[in-house]
Amino acid sequence: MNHTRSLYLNTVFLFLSVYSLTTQATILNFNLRQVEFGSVLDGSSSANLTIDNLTATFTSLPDSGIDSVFNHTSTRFGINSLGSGADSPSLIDAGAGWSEFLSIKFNMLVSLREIVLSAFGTSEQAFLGFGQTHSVLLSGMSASVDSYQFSDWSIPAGTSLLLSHVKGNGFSFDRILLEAVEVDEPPILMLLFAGLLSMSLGLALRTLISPLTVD
Ligand SMILES: [Ca+2]
Ligand SMILES: [Ca+2]
Repeated sequence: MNHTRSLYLNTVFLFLSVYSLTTQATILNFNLRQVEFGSVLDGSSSANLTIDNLTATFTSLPDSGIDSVFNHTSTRFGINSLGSGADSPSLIDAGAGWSEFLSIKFNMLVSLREIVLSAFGTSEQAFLGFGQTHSVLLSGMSASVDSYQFSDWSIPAGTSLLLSHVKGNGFSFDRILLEAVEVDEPPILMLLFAGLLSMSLGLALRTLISPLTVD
């Protein structure tokens, strides 16, 4: 009986270990001002950035039939609307005659934690949102670096998070911080757990049955 109880406790412990492994959350920082990330997107209209197992697909969406590409400099990350001499290539602006915008899709469920913009003055505005339920109009807070915190924005895998210029002379998209919740199923550990569980149940049944069958 003690052996059965020990096995049962070991099984529960293993299950809890597997559960903790499959629900670990990590804060990931896509710092677009850094060369590590910015240079990957620079000159491209769509590219992937990956940290650990989280892949974010950044897409600069064209408007009015004119292509746009991401632009990374030492101090800014923006969108360059190709062929427009009036556009500020290192900012997300409307110099070309329309508000530039981008989308980000993730390969797993993420929780948005923070968006950081710069060159975003007090008279400027930007749109951030996804789906039909989550949207906010961001207002510039300073001419330097503005941080916007989020606590309840869970973005499903494959859903487009949109960031768009709305008003003002443009801003730099410096970084986005996310919490990724991985839901893996480690095959070996799950099989081990299933095996121990069946052994535990088998021993428990044998312990219950044996006093009834042995005189
Ligand atoms: Ca621009
Ligand atoms: Ca500005």
